[in-house]
Amino acid sequence: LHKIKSEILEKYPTKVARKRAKQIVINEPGDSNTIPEIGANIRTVPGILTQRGCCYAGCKGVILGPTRDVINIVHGPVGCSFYAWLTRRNQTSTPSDDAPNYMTYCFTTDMQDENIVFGGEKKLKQAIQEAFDIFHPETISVFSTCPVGLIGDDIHSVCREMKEKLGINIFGFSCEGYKGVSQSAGHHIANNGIFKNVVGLDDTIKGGKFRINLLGEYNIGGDAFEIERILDACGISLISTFSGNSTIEQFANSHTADLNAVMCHRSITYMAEMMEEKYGMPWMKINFIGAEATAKSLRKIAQYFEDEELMARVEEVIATEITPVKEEMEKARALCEGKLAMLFVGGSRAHHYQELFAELGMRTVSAGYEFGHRDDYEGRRVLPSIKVDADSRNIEELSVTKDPEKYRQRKSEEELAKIEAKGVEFREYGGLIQDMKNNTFVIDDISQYETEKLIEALKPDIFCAGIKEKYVIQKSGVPMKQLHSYDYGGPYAGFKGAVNFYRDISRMTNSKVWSYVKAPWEKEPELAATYALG
Ligand code: CFM
Ligand code: HCA
Repeated sequence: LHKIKSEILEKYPTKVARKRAKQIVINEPGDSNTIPEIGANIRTVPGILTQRGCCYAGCKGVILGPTRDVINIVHGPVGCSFYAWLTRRNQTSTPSDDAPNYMTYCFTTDMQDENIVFGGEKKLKQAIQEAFDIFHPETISVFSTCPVGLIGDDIHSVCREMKEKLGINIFGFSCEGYKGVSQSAGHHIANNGIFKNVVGLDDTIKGGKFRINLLGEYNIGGDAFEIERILDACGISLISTFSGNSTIEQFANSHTADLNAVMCHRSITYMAEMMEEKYGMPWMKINFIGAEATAKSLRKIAQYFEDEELMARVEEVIATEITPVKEEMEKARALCEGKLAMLFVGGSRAHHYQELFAELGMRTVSAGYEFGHRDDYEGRRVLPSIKVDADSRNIEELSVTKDPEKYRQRKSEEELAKIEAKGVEFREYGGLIQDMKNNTFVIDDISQYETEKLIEALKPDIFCAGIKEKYVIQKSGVPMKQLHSYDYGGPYAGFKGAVNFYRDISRMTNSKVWSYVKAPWEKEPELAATYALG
């Protein structure tokens, strides 16, 4: 691996090579307590073909995109809005046909040159008015794209003015694409905005005895539907999901739940921490990707509530669900055992999906995030030692205090410690590196060039990444699974999702088609001949 790393770095100018060297880490055999430090959440060198997207994508597309009862108006050129229009495969399901769902529409101010020169605030006001007149929504939100920040339109004062005028909730996000170094900045801005403008508005107590929020689950390919089915079977009430299959109405009520269960640590832990501070709700990391991981997460949630009946019900559900899953797992395992996977995705799935590959007996030889921070790789224990640079300092950090009326300590520190003694951790995430085997690569913000070199050197049986990577990888003769959109597949979460994944991966890694990627005449050129002199 060291040789491969030097060969990759050789091609870069010295300064770039030095920077990339810190972002390409090798897991060495050694003490299991030594987790190597990785360079992460730093700027991509211009000119390098990165997988990353922008701050606006993280705010509008990722966090607010899956919420169906809000009209999300993109203030900017039409392309920004069009790009974020359902490309992420976040699904939704209304409880009735007349319940609002604006996700199928694409709202934008469609800024033109003259708006850039003379300002776009007037056009934004008109757009809000028009959306209100046509749809009569209860909430409208506005997203700034790059040019808005450059020309200085004040979207927040427009939102305040229109909120006053129309009498509905209207708020904006300063999530200009260039902010921060990736989508990650947009997550933080979105968390802050929802927390400030929505959470805590509705105190009605809903649901049964065991009430949780699911944080960082976005219902890609229907994942949330499967998780909802399982939670329901266990008798656990889902008060709000941030933000798969969600509504603003649920966010407003989310502070009344008793536990925040966090799936995607990268995108939503800000919300969990702020809710704990203000409302006294503890949070724990869970993972519904992988059958075993799903069972483990359900048990963790049940242990939090310390209720015998709930624990028994959870065990019953696991027992009924896991048998057919195991059968499918064994079938697929016989076809997949020993094969190699590479996973380069976002800020959490490159970790979570290693569970499913392990269930198939497949080894993850390289993995990495597009925009994870050091804690997503090395675990939250490194948080105090992370240096905050200027790019992160640009993103507002809300100062949150106990709500004088709505704060309700769900469990005292002693009660939490008692549960922790049984192996359930709170406010904890161990990161991707500790779960990977020795002699594997962990690479942050991998480039196109590095992807090609890695495939050449390690010859994986499957490569997981996004749409920009897909066809280059397939052209090299390696099957490729999009772990963002699942291509056209899914769900992959929970028990039924695991079965879908086993079937898709065993089919893909056992197909002969990839051996035909090289045309016959490239392998054995029939026209090749030697010319005899004379
Ligand atoms: Fe979290 Fe996500 Fe991901 Fe993410 Fe994303 Fe996504 Fe992703 Mo694409 S919130 S970090 S910003 S799990 S959109 S649903 S698939 S990169 S690994
Ligand atoms: C985003 C969304 C994305 C892109 C996926 C991809 C998604 O980051 O803007 O590159 O294929 O999951 O849709 O991550």
